[in-house]
Amino acid sequence: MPARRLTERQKGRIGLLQDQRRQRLREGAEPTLTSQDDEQPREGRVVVRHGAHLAVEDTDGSLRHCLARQNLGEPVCGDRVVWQRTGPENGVVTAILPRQTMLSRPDFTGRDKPLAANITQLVAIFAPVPPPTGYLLDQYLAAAETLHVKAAIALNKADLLDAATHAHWSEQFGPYQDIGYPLLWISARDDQGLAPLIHHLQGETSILVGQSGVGKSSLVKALIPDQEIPTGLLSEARGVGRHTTSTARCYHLPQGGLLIDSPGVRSFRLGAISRSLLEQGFREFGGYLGHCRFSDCRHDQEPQCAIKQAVENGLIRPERLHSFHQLASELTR
Ligand SMILES: Nc1nc2c(ncn2[C@@H]2O[C@H](COP(=O)(O)OP(=O)(O)OP(=O)(O)O)[C@@H](O)[C@H]2O)c(=O)[nH]1
Ligand SMILES: [Mg+2]
Ligand SMILES: [Zn+2]
Repeated sequence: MPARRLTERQKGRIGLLQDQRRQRLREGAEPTLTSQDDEQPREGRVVVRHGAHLAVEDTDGSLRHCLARQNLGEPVCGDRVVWQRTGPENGVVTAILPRQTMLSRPDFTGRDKPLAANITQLVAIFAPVPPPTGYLLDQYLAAAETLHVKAAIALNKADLLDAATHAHWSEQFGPYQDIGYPLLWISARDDQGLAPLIHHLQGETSILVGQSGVGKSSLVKALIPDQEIPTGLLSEARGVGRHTTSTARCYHLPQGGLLIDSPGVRSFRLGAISRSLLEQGFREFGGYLGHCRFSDCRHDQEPQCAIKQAVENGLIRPERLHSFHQLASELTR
């Protein structure tokens, strides 16, 4: 769909219209409980989206095929929305309810594209195959920190780990546990191997993120065995012999909580964030920020840099400062 440019006035008018619809939902909330009028505006949650087509979950758990009204903005998986019936199984989404959080990632043109709304936790998945690349983990953690959501690291396919890789990974990922990120050794192939993950997913709205092929969808299948996908609208794009996920999709966990499967990435790039926001994305820098001699210190060649001092004192790992410099050099603004 070609993006339409809207003038500020048009945007204002659309915002006002959506406000009115949200207001009507609030006012209409009581009558809907007693009346059978199916055309009343109702609240729902976007489970999956393909272009303008949305699968919306009603409050009773049933799924509807909805179209999004034009100029609504971009409803995504996890969004709470106002919708109305237009047929026995169809509806139209008329407003997006305010979001608690929005995880985005830049598309190939560099523009931020929303990926999932209202998450409370990001779970970064890694596996021995395909092996981890570059600064992916630090980018995911920085994204979680700047969104103020929890983050956990899950090392999947533990069944494939040989002793040497195990030792190498303990060294590589262990220090993240020291700065407060849960580190979970798991396997989608082994029921016992999922216990630590189940524990951390309870009561959260979590998104599984990571490279293509690390096992995100396999984990979803193992965690939620009974997951019928009821309508043709939800069909996934399938490569030859591969079931690569093409769009984010939301599931209910039997233990309580929501789980969002997301399409794999080759590399995740942080969107348009500022340098000072990136600094806050490295949680162990926290106590030292603002203590450098220069207020605009880049923690590089400057004298009396509190961050570099902390690295020298063994309080911040040099790898993380290196990663910070790398990501800072890639910032778009
Ligand atoms: N040995 C082993 N193989 C696994 C495990 N989890 C997933 N796999 C295999 O890894 C391959 C990729 O799994 P997917 O679940 O499709 O990976 P994905 O992360 O969803 O990939 P995208 O949708 O492309 O992002 C499949 O062949 C799985 O059977 C595991 O714990 N152990
Ligand atoms: Mg997948
Ligand atoms: Zn500094």
